[in-house]
Amino acid sequence: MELGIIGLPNSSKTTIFNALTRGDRPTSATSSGKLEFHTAVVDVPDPRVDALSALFKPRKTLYAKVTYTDIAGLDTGMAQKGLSGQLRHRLSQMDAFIHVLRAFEDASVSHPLGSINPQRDLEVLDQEMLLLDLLAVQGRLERIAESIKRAKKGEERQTLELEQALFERLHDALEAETPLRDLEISEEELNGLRGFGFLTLKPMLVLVNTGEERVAPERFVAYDHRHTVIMSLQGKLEMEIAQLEPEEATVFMEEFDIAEPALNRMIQASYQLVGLQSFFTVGEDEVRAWTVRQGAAAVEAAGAIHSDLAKGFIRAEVVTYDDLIAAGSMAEAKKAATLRLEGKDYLVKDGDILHVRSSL
Ligand SMILES: Nc1nc2c(ncn2[C@@H]2O[C@H](COP(=O)(O)OP(=O)(O)O)[C@@H](O)[C@H]2O)c(=O)[nH]1
Ligand SMILES: [Mg+2]
Repeated sequence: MELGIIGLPNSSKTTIFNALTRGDRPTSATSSGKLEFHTAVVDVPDPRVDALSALFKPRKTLYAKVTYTDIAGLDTGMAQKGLSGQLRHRLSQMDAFIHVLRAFEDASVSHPLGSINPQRDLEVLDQEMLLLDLLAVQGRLERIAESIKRAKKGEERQTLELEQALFERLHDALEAETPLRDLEISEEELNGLRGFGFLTLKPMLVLVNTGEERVAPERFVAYDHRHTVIMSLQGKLEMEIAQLEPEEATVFMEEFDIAEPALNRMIQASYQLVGLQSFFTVGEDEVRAWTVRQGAAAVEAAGAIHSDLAKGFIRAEVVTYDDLIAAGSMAEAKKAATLRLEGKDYLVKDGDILHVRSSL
């Protein structure tokens, strides 16, 4: 799963990326205008994993992971100029976007549009993406029309006409400046659209960097869309916390009255936004968070651990996180009868602890 960090030049994308990765890539406008992609795999912070690790004292503790890519080079007017194929291609590969908006005031940091206005900035890049999707939809509609002319009556033609109707719906939405993720699109239709990599179809986390002040994002942006989350954080502060040693960070956060870095919430929110959830495996050797889609069955979860576990799946022992913490061990959970035996089709819930019994 890969989330692309997008935003105007100098909106603080790299600052946020550094906070996510505890890195120190150079910030500031020196790189603006150039296409640049930097990718990093980041642990999903999870207090439940911390608690399970404290309980089992395993040799290894592993968190779920998300990939973030800092995408520099997206700017206004790119769609009109024909956004570079390379950039469009990279954007289309993302599972979701984090759209960084600058709300912080700082006279020493220039703004490509000359003033601080997060709502405008949000709309400006949205326009780019709407337009890129519109161009792709128009292209497809033209090709469908050509094919229909040549197609014989019957099934082939019918299939094309169905696709045409769907693409006309997409076209109307985009012309009305509605992102495609707002539309009701069936699972089957979605499968057909996957290959197009439509940008406005992807879930979006709008991240407002409020700078020196802690302010709710609604102060800066009104943005009501489906598959969309809006959050704010203090970019530079988050980067500084991330770059401290853990003990120093704790002291620092107490001083500034910060219970948890906003970044942790942002990572968790982005994980859920793309439809993922975690289940856990526990033991003396390893406490580990695994990733599956929301709505995944037990056998799919088993397969996330190892394909043999899915092939030889017999049963899964399942206990909720709260019940395991209350019981103190899998054996005690069994005695308390909070541990259940579930079959292949059991729908895994976020926070389940699984032990898969397999014949292989
Ligand atoms: N005052 C202030 N400056 C910030 C903050 N976050 C980032 N900056 C500065 O804004 C400039 C642009 O940041 P950068 O992360 O490079 O933006 P990018 O072009 O979107 O990658 C840099 O000089 C940062 O130091 C913040 O929270 N407050
Ligand atoms: Mg940058």
